[in-house]
Amino acid sequence: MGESTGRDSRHGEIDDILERKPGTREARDEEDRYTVVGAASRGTFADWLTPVEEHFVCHRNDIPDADAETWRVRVTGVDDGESLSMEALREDYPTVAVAHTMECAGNNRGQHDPETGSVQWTWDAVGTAMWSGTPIRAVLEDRGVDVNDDSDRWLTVVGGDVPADDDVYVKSIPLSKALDDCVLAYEMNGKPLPVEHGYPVRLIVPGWYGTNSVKWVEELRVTDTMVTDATFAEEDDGRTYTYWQHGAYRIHPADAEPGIEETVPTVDTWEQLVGDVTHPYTFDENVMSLIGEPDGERPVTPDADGRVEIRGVAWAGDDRVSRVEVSTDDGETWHDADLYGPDYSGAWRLFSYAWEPKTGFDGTVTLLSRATDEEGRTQPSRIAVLDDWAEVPEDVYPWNEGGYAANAYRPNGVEVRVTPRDE
Ligand SMILES: Nc1nc2c(c(=O)[nH]1)N[C@H]1C(S)=C(S)[C@@H](COP(=O)(O)O)O[C@H]1N2
Ligand SMILES: [Mo]
Repeated sequence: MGESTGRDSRHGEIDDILERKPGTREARDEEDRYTVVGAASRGTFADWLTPVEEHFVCHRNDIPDADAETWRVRVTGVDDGESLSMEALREDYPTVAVAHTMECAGNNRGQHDPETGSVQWTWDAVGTAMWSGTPIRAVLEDRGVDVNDDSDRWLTVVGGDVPADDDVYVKSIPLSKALDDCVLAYEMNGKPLPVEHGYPVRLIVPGWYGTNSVKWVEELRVTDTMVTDATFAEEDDGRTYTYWQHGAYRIHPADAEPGIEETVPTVDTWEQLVGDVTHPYTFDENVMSLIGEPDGERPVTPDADGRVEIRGVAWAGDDRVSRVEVSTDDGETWHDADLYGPDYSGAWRLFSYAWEPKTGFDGTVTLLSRATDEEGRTQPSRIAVLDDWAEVPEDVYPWNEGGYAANAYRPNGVEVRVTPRDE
């Protein structure tokens, strides 16, 4: 682990990242606590693969001063064995690539009214990359874990970033998910993993909110429950290990204090929200879509056939997207878009719709997109403060204190100026 030098080094970090990633821009962090950069433009959402240079970055602590030569990943809670060097991870196990749409659980937070604290993301904290590395399954099988284990155990993963306070970055995911498709990634889009994305090795949890994909992984621990105070009691180092799992990244109304749970009945975030989980955890991503083109930055003119192609991306965590609709009249009428391009579970799909503005139309319109997942759940239209969470009304996303997991479509509309063709 490296030295924690606090806020100044964080701003230095942000400047470095912005220089290396020309396709990103700094995001506004109310409390000045995070290192955050977002996608610079909507154009990111017109293509399937997000270049490393455009992929957002988000973390709370300083990047550790890591060296792949000496980095070790401990595997605990299973058969004893040596910690893994990067060389062992690369050479002794299979290598796989997974597609993952990384979305910060705080994406769209800036759309909450009243404003919540923390990073005021608009739609900019999401991107899709190919991540290659070692399947968790191969490592755990090697350590004697029954890979067909269908018990309710968990994998608790420890980040090696230096806490700015006492809270070590630790996240728990169900062992079943870890064995199914999670990887310890050391490459992003075929390139060595950049430091800000977790060099030398990070967890990738396909289709789940970014918070679960722990960067700079130091330890994998097989546990009977999600991390609790007891899990790391033997460390006795004055640090706490439960904040990032249970204190942050929970969906709840103002002033609620979510407690430490050992497990949840479902890891589907939306199911928790409309079911009887009091303070849902942000695990798999809610259904979402974004238009990438037109991007609203410049006027559009219909082509020779009188058409304007509308393109974007839609995702639904580890569920499938079943439908995307586009409206060119501010939600009065909706048209089915075509889904096309790469189709991986855990990553977004591209969509397109050929819009024909009225001949000679000269004016401004708002373009909207809304997606539906395979469970028939459609994005709500807006975020609202609810008096009673017992019944989350249809078409409304509940305002929540942390501003998490919002997926309303109206705030993401694109205003586009249309100018007629010169005939
Ligand atoms: N160790 C560690 N891992 C972390 C974080 C962190 O603060 N520390 N931030 C998480 C959050 S909130 C997000 S959204 C993703 C972002 O991954 P990226 O920066 O590669 O896009 O990393 C996650 N992994
Ligand atoms: Mo995040």
